[in-house]
Amino acid sequence: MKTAAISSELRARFAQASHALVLTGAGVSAESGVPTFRGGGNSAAWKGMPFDVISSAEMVQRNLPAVWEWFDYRRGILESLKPNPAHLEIAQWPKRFREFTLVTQNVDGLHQQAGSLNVVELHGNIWSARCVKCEFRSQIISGVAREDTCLECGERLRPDVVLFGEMLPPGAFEHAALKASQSDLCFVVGTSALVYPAASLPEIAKNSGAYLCEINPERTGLSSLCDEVINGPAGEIIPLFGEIIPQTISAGQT
Ligand code: BV8
Ligand code: ZN
Repeated sequence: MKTAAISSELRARFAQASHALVLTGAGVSAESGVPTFRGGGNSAAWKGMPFDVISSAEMVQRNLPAVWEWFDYRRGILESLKPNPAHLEIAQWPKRFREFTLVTQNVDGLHQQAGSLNVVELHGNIWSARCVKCEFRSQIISGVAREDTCLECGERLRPDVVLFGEMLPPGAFEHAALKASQSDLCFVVGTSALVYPAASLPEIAKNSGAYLCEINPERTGLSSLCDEVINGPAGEIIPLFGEIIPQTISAGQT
C-alpha cells in the first residue's frame, strides 16, 4: 500500500498528538480470517437467523443452548487465527502518545493477543462465560470443554458478551466517551458504525475537536463526518504509520 495513502496533515497530527483514541470493529480482524458481520452487504446469519437475533438478550431467555452453539462455532473459527499487522501496529501505539485509548466492539480478543493492554471491550469477550444470575465468571480455554453451570450458585452460564438489548459493561462506555472527549486524534478502523452506543464515540471525539480519521475499504455512515478517510484494508494501512512517521521523543511518556 502506498505511503501516499496518509496525508501530510495526518502525518503531522499523528506525530504531534498527545492523546489518541482508536475504535475498532470486525474489519480490523478481517485479514486475520474472522468473518465480519456485514461484509459483502448482507448481515451475517446463523441457521437462518440474522446475527442480531441469535445475539440477543431475548434469545438467551428463549434458547440458551442455541446461543452457545453460535458462540462455540465462532470460538472454533478463532482458535487457529492470529492477530494481523493492524493489531500488531496498534499494540505499539501506547508508546507513541502521552495518552492512548483502544476501544473495541470485537469480542475476539485479538488486540490482547497482539499485546494491547487495557483494551476497552465494549461488547465483552468470547473467551469468557458468566452466570445468568450471580457475578460468577469463568475463562473459556481453547481445547478444554467449557463449563456450563455456575460453580457459585449452580445456575446456567452464558457467553460473557453484550447481546442486543443489553447494557454495556458498567462504566465501559462512560470511560470510552470520556477519553474520546479528551482525544485530539481519533481513528475509526473497520466498523460499519451501525451499532449504538459504540457508533456515537467518533461523534463525541469529533465534537470535542479531535481530528477524525476512518480506515475502511468501504465508505460508511461516518465517512462524511471524518476529517480524513483512507479507503483500504487496515492490515495494509495501519502498519504504514509505524513505517513512515518517526517517533517523537515527547510522545510515549505515558
Ligand atoms: C443497548 C457482541 C441499552 C455479540 C454486539 C440507537 C439507535 C438505534 C438502535 C439502538 C440505539 N441504541 C441502542 C440500540 C439498539 C442496538 C443497536 O445499536 N442496534 C443496531 C443494529 C441498530 N444496540 C444495543 O442493543 C446495545 N445495547 O443499547 O443497551 C439498553 C439496554 C436495555 C434497554 C434499553 C437500552 C448493545 C449492542 C451490542 C450488541 N453486541 N457484539 C456478538 O458479537 O455476537 S454488536 C456486534 O455487531 C459487534 O460487536 C459490532 O458492534 C457490530 C458489528 O459491527 P462491525 O464490528 O462494524 O462489523 P460489520 O461487519 O458491520 O462492519 C465491518 C466493517 O469493516 C465494514 O464497514 C467493512 O467495510 C470493514 N472492513 C472489512 N474488511 C476490512 C474492513 N475494514 C478495515 N480493514 C479490512 N480489511
Ligand atoms: Zn451463579
